[in-house]
Amino acid sequence: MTGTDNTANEQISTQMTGAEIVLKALKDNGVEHIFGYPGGSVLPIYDEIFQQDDIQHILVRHEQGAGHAAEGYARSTGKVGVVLVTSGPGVTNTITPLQDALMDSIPMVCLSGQVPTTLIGSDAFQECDTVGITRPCTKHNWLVKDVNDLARVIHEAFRIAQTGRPGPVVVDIPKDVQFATGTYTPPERHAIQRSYQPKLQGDAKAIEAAVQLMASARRPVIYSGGGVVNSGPEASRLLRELVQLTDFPITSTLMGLGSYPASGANWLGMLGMHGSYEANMAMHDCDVMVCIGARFDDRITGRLNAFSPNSKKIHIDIDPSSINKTVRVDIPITGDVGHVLEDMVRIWRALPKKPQAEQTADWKSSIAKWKARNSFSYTPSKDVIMPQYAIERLSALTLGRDTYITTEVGQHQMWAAQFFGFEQPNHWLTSGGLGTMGYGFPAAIGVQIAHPDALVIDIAGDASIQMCIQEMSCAVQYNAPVKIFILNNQYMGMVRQWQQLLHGNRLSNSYTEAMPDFVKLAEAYGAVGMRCDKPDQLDDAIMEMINVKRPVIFDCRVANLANCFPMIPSGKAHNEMLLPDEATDDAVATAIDAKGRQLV
Ligand SMILES: Cc1cc2nc3c(=O)[nH]c(=O)nc-3n(C[C@H](O)[C@H](O)[C@H](O)COP(=O)(O)OP(=O)(O)OC[C@H]3O[C@@H](n4cnc5c(N)ncnc54)[C@H](O)[C@@H]3O)c2cc1C
Ligand SMILES: Cc1ncc(C[n+]2csc(CCOP(=O)(O)OP(=O)(O)O)c2C)c(N)n1
Repeated sequence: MTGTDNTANEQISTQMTGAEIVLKALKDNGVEHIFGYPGGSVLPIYDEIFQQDDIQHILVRHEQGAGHAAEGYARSTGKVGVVLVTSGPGVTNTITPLQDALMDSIPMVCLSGQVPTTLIGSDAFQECDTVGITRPCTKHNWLVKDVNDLARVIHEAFRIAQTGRPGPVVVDIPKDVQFATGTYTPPERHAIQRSYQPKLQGDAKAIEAAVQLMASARRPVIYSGGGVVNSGPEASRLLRELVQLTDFPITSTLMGLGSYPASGANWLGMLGMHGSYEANMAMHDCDVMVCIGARFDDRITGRLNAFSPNSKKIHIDIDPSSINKTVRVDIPITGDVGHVLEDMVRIWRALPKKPQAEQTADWKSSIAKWKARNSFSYTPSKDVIMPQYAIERLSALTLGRDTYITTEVGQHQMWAAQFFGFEQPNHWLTSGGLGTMGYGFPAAIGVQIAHPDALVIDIAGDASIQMCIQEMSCAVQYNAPVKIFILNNQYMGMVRQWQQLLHGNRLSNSYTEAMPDFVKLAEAYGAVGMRCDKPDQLDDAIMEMINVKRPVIFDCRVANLANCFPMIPSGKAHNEMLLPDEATDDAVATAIDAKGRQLV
């Protein structure tokens, strides 16, 4: 910095290079960690990072890892995740996490280096049209051509990333702007843009009408989602209060798990394609549906024209464009979940005549019957570890600890959602919207950096984990004792399941040949490798993994051909779901690969 903190020198002290402005703006926005990877066009910023101690830079091994680590950091803290990458390939490697964050409403600021302004458009070395490429996968993006705009843009970037529906933003900074000298202004000096004012408070009349409708319901259900987690811990508290007051049954999407506790009396389990029978039947047959911070994703609705045909629908969402997007609702409420729930709880408490228990008695007995189907059941085995059993044991043995679970994508992800049982928000992190294999491990590193004393476990598949395994080097460097718990079935299990059930059991390219030895792989990185394939040895092995204070890869060998049920095949309705006891395993016996080999 060219000046000091001396107020008499304020004018001088606000003159800085672009690179200094970046660091100062990050500090003033409360940033403590950034995830990044250097390169030519960001070296001035890296030089500033070298000369300060307030912000810790975490060096990943691939820019995709930086993005997912920032997502994990953000989701587990409620803060903005920050990424720093170089131009060209540095930027293109972040596209997957940017789109992932956009779809899952994760606040992220990505700073990228760009070639000098004089070279933009000349096919310069490592040039790419960052603003053009990232426009569809960000909430907003900027190319900063004047150093005097830099502070304002970075402050705006933080505000836009974390307000309204959270999401990723990109600030592209040419190298000459990083070297140039300009004026720094702190965040509070910047007027809030009038064109961007997310609405937090819901419309009072609509909330009143919603409560009246809820009070008249005979078959109510609450369908909650990721928006409750986005809104913050107070929203989860209010959700629990609303459930307690109304005694309504509640389900949640994959993204909302933990906002209502899995041990709660009114919990129906997750809904949707791999959701519980009782949750999906309740959604199908309800007369009043209260959608709280969820977006009627196609994995939830199944066939749209058969979705919950006889219900009146209330939808609370901060993003007006989410409302009436796929499903028309009767009472739309644009606002923040926390604010709207506060009003709802107050109005419900003040109802002159509360509904009597008899009003919903028949509904409760229908739900009890659906629950009795035990739709997550599986056949236990003494000889082979069933994947569902492995998750149940992991859950039981981590109970009472401050545990964060991330996942990759596939069957293991769904079994984790079905069997782990989440009690708190922000402790379950998964790639829902984009379904990104490779998300879970770097996300877990991001979580561990934010919560050094927590137990952080990435529940992984043997295929997914190979997508970002290079980040083991990062975990080892920063002593992040993340545990990778691989449900190793030697298949891309979810792909195999679809091929088996929907493509005539032709297992095209879903068998993972030439699998690495995961124990040796861990050791090669300087981490700990473990393996278990016996159900009666699993508990001891899991405890050993938990107690190791270093990164671990746990190769848990599970039944190769287990399938994940229930399942609503795509294009089917909620009440057409496939249950475990109805699914045929005949196809398994004849599983063959493309070369005609019998697979087991
Ligand atoms: C292999 C696989 C299988 C899957 N199967 C299932 C399944 O069986 N069941 C399932 O549920 N999902 C499943 N998913 C996930 C699914 O694809 C979607 O990601 C998920 O259903 C979306 O969750 P959501 O509706 O809660 O929305 P999110 O994507 O979490 O969106 C949150 C919504 O809340 C709003 N919002 C954000 N902040 C606030 C706030 N402060 N106040 C108010 N509103 C806010 C947003 O505008 C948005 O509309 C699966 C994914 C994969 C990869
Ligand atoms: C980057 C990416 N590529 C492809 C897919 C499609 N896909 C979804 S699940 C899956 C298989 C995952 O296999 P594995 O990680 O072994 O998990 P399992 O289903 O066996 O638990 C694939 C290929 C994806 N989701 N993400």
